[in-house]
Amino acid sequence: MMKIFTILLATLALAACGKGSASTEAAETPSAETTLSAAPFDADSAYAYVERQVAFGPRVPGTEAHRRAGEWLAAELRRHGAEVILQKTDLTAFDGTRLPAVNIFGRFNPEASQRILLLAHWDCRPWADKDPDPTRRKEPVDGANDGASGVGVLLEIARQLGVSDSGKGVDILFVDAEDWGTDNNENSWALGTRYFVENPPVADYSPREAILLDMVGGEGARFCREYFSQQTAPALNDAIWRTGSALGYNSLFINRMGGAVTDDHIQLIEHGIPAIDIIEFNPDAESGFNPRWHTTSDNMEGIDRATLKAVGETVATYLRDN
Ligand code: AHN
Ligand code: ZN
Repeated sequence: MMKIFTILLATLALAACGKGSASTEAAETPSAETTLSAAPFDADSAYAYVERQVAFGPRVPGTEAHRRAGEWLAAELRRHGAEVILQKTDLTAFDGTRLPAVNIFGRFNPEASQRILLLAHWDCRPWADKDPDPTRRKEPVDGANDGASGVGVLLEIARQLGVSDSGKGVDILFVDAEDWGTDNNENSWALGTRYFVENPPVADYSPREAILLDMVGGEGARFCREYFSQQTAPALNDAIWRTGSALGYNSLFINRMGGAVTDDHIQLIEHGIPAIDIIEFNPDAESGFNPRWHTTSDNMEGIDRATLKAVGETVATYLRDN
């Protein structure tokens, strides 16, 4: 399986969306028309959840900020009514560093047999290796967008589940050690999710589907369909992009193919869980990712409530209706 991905990645990683690349046939709707009422989602609350995480300092595995933030995340999930399982383990990074990792698994209605898994990574990259200033490339990143945004949206969804429980089986997973990776080694990323699927904390864990949120708070963010998501869970991708559009967010949920991204969802897909990645991908940008990505400016200044709201409402509404 990994071989196939390697080959596909080599051919597709740079076949970014937009100009000249293969795109879905669906036309973009020209106007932002709302044809669906959104499930409750408070963007100010999601923003505050991003802010709270960043205030701990960079959540790099092995640091005090990481340890304290992890405890707080678990406590928040519990406060909103989830049954929380902490999966603690030492992982080994590509460079041999021992990473004390914690996957934080919050379960709503754990007795429900049909389940949906929502996940985001909560760790921060230890080095801002894409910083424009070469002297700052060994500093850790704040991870306001890369890490905290996905977690912030999911904490707000958890809060809403606590306010009004639908009885559905929903699992919220904050995975660790996603971002201690290196270019040219796709196995160096997503170590926490790899550990989770290889050591499931509950017996026979097989959610119907999974939605990964990664970099969902950037100002001016655009979301294109990610390649592996579309290959393995096209109906889920359809439903999310349709929901986003029906809520009036068709200028963010662009109905085109984006890039092929090495991310936490690949680990789920390889273990038979249909999974999609909602990840910023700007068809008009050089790398596709946000310009603050893996730089020291991935801080609160790059976070826009409007982006958190579009993604949060879309996922919350999908959850309500499915
Ligand atoms: C790579 O850089 C190969 N994939 C992006 C995965 C990632 C890093 N998501 C957030 N940070
Ligand atoms: Zn990253």
